[in-house]
Amino acid sequence: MTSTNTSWGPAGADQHGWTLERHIVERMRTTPHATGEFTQLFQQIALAGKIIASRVNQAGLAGMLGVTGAVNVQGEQVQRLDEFANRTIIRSVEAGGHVGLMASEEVDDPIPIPPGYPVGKYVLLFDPLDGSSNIDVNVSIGTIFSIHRRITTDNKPTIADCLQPGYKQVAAGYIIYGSSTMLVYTSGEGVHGFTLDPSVGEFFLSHENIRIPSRGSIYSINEGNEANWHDGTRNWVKWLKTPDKANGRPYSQRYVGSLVADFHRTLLKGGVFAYPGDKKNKNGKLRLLYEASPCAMIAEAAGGAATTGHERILDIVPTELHQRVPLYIGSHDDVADAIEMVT
Ligand code: FDP
Repeated sequence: MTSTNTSWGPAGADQHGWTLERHIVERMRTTPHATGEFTQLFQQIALAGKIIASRVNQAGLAGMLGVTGAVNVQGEQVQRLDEFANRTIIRSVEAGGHVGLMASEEVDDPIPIPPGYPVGKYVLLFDPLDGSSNIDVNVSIGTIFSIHRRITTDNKPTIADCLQPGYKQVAAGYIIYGSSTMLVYTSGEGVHGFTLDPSVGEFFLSHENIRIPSRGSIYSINEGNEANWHDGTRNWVKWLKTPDKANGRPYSQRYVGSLVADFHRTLLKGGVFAYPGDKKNKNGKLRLLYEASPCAMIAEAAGGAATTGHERILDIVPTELHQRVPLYIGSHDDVADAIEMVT
């Protein structure tokens, strides 16, 4: 089926009421050599998203706020909802036969498929609940996922399956738990957004073929870190704030502090999000495999760009599971300006 939509916005009349499953099936049907194998894996991820969304919505009532007392591999306090989301995703996909190995931002080592279950050909990397520091204050948070094809061919996946560069991802996406719950994904051709109708319990196509504007008017960075910035970062941000009407400056500043929320806004409205390396943290804060790489795949598929300032995010060959990278991501022209000014 071909779409009459050429840009993001409400789904065309012909796709009204299309569920996530229907959308994936139709795309598989019209894509040469597609096997349709993603459909079930995506259903399992979407199911996890629905369960997490429902718990996020009731967090204050369901005794899900606050910390567990544990500290994760990143040295951060584990929130109750972090742990719940992590368990929910693992349980939703581990027995499905599509995934052979998982890795989570919350878990030190790769997560194997339990003995006795089929070892699938995909690797699922995920950040179960991104933006955890916003959980207790009712601000948007999200789940980010990245899917690779396994490179090991036997029934014994290894960490090498997880350490693949981002350009090899076969799909990436996120679920944002905001004023509504949305699932946004790409499998390389186009970026598509689905909104959860909680009364039906289904994700319906709401944003087909999202295209990020080539230039925006918003920058997003934690300016509280300015004391540690390198001169390039400081000069770039100063430049963004310097009035120049003919060139659309000054830019506005927006910073939620949940990557999923900041990235979702950047994807829809354009502009640039940055978490740079600085004098204190050479590689910034964000994780390559669970945050930068999946968002970079989405940004590029929507016509945008993602870089460390020196290197395309999708070209980085990971050396560690929980590796961090500086990130500049968003509108193509805004990211190009950042590269020019920060390097
Ligand atoms: P959080 O620590 O709340 O989980 O990488 C995690 C992350 O949030 C991102 O979602 C967010 O963009 C960033 O950290 C915020 O970090 P700062 O608080 O240092 O700005």
